[in-house]
Amino acid sequence: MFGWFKKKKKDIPARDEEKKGLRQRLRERLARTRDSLAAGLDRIFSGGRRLDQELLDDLEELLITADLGVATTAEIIDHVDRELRGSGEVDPARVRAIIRERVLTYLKVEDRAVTAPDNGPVVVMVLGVNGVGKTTSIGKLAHKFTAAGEKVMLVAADTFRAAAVEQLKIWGERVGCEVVARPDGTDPSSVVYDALDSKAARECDVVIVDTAGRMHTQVNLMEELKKIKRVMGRKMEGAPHEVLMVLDATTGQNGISQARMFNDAVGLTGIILSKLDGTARGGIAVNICREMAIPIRFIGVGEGLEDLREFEPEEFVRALFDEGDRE
Ligand SMILES: Nc1nc2c(ncn2[C@@H]2O[C@H](COP(=O)(O)OP(=O)(O)OP(=O)(O)O)[C@@H](O)[C@H]2O)c(=O)[nH]1
Ligand SMILES: [Mg+2]
Repeated sequence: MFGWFKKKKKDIPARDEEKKGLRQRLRERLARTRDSLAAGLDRIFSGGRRLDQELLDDLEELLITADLGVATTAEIIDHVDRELRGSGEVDPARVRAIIRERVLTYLKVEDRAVTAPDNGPVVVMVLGVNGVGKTTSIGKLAHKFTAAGEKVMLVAADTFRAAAVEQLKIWGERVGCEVVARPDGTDPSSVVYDALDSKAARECDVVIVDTAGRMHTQVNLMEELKKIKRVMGRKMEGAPHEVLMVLDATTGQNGISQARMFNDAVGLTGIILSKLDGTARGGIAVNICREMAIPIRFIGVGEGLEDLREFEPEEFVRALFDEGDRE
């Protein structure tokens, strides 16, 4: 989880049973991507193979299909080729291990140091294009924090889409935290200003700000986000402490250009990769880490309150490549 959050909380070690259950659930939720990757490898090697161009092409196609992206795939294939050169019949377990190891290296992006303020809340700004799962992820995130005993406030700075405010309020009720909202059409920065100005905000541990995914034009959206960010900084020193972009795992490679756009405009500290449960193309996680060097902080694996997981590269790779009952 967030470094600042970890530092504050005493670690409550999950029981082994519990951990096993969570791991199993992650495996189930990532089943489609695992099928595409690990089972795909099994299919390729079902008849025994030698290292030749045809084999490399098959592997390339497999990785592209899982959405690892052209450049990342090329690098991995190159690596496989170099490692296996000179060997006769190829050992599938070896290929799997090489790919797995490369993927893990890419996923381990250096964390961006985010320091919590000495007093006052940690301010988290959440953004992303429309429909990617911002509001849902915020609800789940709020649940995670409140369950750990943190006091959370949600701020509805999406005043553009009708019903957006209502949706956030419903999450607030489910989770049991305050939601600051103004009528539709209010300037989002003024909602944020008022929220951060309040005594209630200063008494919170975490303030999470929901933003709009759609504006009249994309340029407007970026300008609005920049403005919200400026206002936060003026109101509270160092805010926003976290800028998290939500990326829909089913969007494919277009997600990379979204991440670039938002990163250029406001600077991202992390990514929430949503909807991994519904896709065979979870390889986007690998490509986004390699291309952007921005850490994935959380993954969304369903629509329920508990369906937001901290992203842990080792666990993710294990869920994608390993047999179920191992370790
Ligand atoms: N299966 C699945 N569905 C998800 C996940 N995260 C969000 N969703 C669904 O995606 C849809 C859109 O989610 P929202 O949270 O409203 O997305 P948003 O980015 O806030 O949308 P706008 O405010 O319109 O820009 C909803 O139906 C969510 O239930 C996930 O991890 N898995
Ligand atoms: Mg929303």
